Amino acid sequence: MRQPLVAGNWKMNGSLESISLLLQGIKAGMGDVKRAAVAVCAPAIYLPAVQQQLQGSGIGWGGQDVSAEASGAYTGEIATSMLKDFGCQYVIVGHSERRAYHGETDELVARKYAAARAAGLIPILCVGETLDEREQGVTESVVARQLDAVIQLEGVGALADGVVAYEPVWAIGTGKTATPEQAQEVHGFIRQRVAEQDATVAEGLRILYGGSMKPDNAQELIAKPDIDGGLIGGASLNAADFLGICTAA
Ligand code: 3PY
Repeated sequence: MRQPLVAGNWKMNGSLESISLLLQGIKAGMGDVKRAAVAVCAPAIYLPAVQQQLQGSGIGWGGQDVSAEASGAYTGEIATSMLKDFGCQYVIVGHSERRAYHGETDELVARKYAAARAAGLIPILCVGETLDEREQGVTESVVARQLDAVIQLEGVGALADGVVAYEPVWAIGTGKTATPEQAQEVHGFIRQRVAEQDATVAEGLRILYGGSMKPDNAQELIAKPDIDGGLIGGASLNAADFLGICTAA
């Protein structure tokens, strides 16, 4: 039985004051969350504040990106060891915004996944197709290519230490959500593709849905057999909405 995970992706939002209020609100409502593991992925500069407020709360935290390199002359980058220094358990790699705005390739994302894993972080690998790709009917080949980059670098066993998030790009920040059936179709495809190489890894792999997940659609999405939680954008910035999803999971 896979424990659902609900992870907030705050993106580049918040202030010291607003995240403090947000975390107070989330902590206050955690008693109602019966099943899901809960985490927030914060802007790197706020991780010390997040650590201070979440330590011992049962809520995990993590970064939104990380360097594939261990250290050195990489101005502006953050290493896996630095995330570990601030108690992170998770890190998102390959979010579509990083792929689109920062030119991250499948190969680079796979190296980031490997670096996170080597450091003992749980990488949350984002995969998903654009609207154009969906309309061309190449959703599965795009998602397979993104997934295979990780498998080719380290073998399918690498997925035993991570989480996959299926985030259709056309559903990110647009208010459009994949229907539960559309999402399940791709989640099922991902699990099947992994199962072709290792049935045990596939069975244990948590596959989150991301893309405008909200309290009113979370239950229906998470009820699908291959949807194991969510990576939550906008709704993770509001304690009541985020908790609504966590309790639905
Ligand atoms: C969204 O839901 O908008 C996301 O991008 C979550 O990562």
